Amino acid sequence: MGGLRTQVGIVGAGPAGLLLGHLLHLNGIDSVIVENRTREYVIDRVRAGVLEQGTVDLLNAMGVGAGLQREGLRHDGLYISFRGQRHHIDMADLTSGRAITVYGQNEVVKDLIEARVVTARPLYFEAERVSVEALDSSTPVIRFRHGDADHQIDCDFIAGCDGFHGVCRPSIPDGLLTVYERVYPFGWLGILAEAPPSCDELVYTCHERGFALFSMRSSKITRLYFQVPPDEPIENWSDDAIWGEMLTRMTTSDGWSPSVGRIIQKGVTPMRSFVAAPMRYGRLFLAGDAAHIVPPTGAKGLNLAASDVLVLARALKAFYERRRTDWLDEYSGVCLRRVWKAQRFSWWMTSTLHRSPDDNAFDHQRQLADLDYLTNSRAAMTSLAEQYVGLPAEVSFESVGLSL
Ligand code: RFL
Ligand code: PHB
Repeated sequence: MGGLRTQVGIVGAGPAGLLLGHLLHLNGIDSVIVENRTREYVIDRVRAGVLEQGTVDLLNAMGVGAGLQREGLRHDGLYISFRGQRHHIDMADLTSGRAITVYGQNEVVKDLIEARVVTARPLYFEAERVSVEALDSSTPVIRFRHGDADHQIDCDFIAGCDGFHGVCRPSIPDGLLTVYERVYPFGWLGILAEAPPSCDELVYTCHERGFALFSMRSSKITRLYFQVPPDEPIENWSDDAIWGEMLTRMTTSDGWSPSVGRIIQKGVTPMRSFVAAPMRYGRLFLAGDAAHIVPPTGAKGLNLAASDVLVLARALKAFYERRRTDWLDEYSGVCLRRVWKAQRFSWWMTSTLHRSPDDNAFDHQRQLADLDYLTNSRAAMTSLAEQYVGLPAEVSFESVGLSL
């Protein structure tokens, strides 16, 4: 049995866990990160692509923004497409110069793992039978098996950064969490294709056959999605059928369409909105997808993981430096304010752009009127733009020892 001791035990090496580990490191606070997958799996997992301005600023301020600055694609605007026409929303103009950056989540994770390795602080991959215990005591414990050895980590605090299917949230005793949830009657079929992006900004399409999204990863790789039933088997879709549907939904009357190329990755993701509150039990703090899920239409999930850990790092720093506990007590409330605004925005983007199986002709006309209003009203476009580039973080960078 290996006995370890740390200040903050972190379960999960996704964006939330890795960002928290590095923020704590920059403030001289120890952590051990325990991840159940392999390093390759974590790095190769294709997920988010859109970073809010605040997430970009955070990565840069933490000194882990070199890859992002080299390869990230800054987008000052986006397109909303309906009735065969693309309408431009100039986000930078509407938000005094703020923008989003397209940079794959897997690249963010790769950069953060490299930064972790340089710090020489512990990060275990392929941990088996991970469990958390004694959460309401002053020494909560993480147990896991690694190689042939059982390990126990005695911690001051545990950060549950283990995603929606992790072990931390279910370890909170029954009846203490309130769960708010909506499951959507559709999912996204997503592909990566070897094709140069045919537009330099994202295009969100509302078509009578359903939602579609044009995005990208680099000057050579296009990322595309369209709405399908939530349990749609990917085997139902040949590559030709996927391209046929993408082109039907996305081609606009001016002749624009995505460039076609070899499909190098494909999959179907179900969509849900989910919040578990409070995001704390005793000395366990939940962050990121472990506490909340948004449908991907607003591109908010990874960004919320980043803003949660900023709030958590502030509270832990104040505890270790000044024995302050009020920010730990306020953690959940402060995070949930921002989380609920992102929930509202993600729900709105989703319901405005997707077709629901129980929608009738009235609902579709109302949806088109919504989009017509949105793309012709500076007030409505400003509202979309300020939420898409990201509402302000609830705490300052200075409170975690960083400056812009
Ligand atoms: P993660 O990334 O799920 O990481 C959790 C980590 O915990 C590990 N784990 C465990 N480790 C130890 N023991 C256990 N028992 C464990 N159980 C799980 C997992 O292996 C994993 O490594 O959660 P985190 O860090 O909170 O990060 C959240 C984001 O990953 C997520 O919100 C985004 O990917 C959502 N998302 C998007 N977010 C954006 O901000 N912008 C986007 O453009 C965007 N697009 C997307 C998305 C998610 C998508 N999918 C596939 C759900 C597009 C898609 C298609
Ligand atoms: C992506 O590029 O994967 C992406 C972009 C925007 C979204 C969701 C995903 O809303």
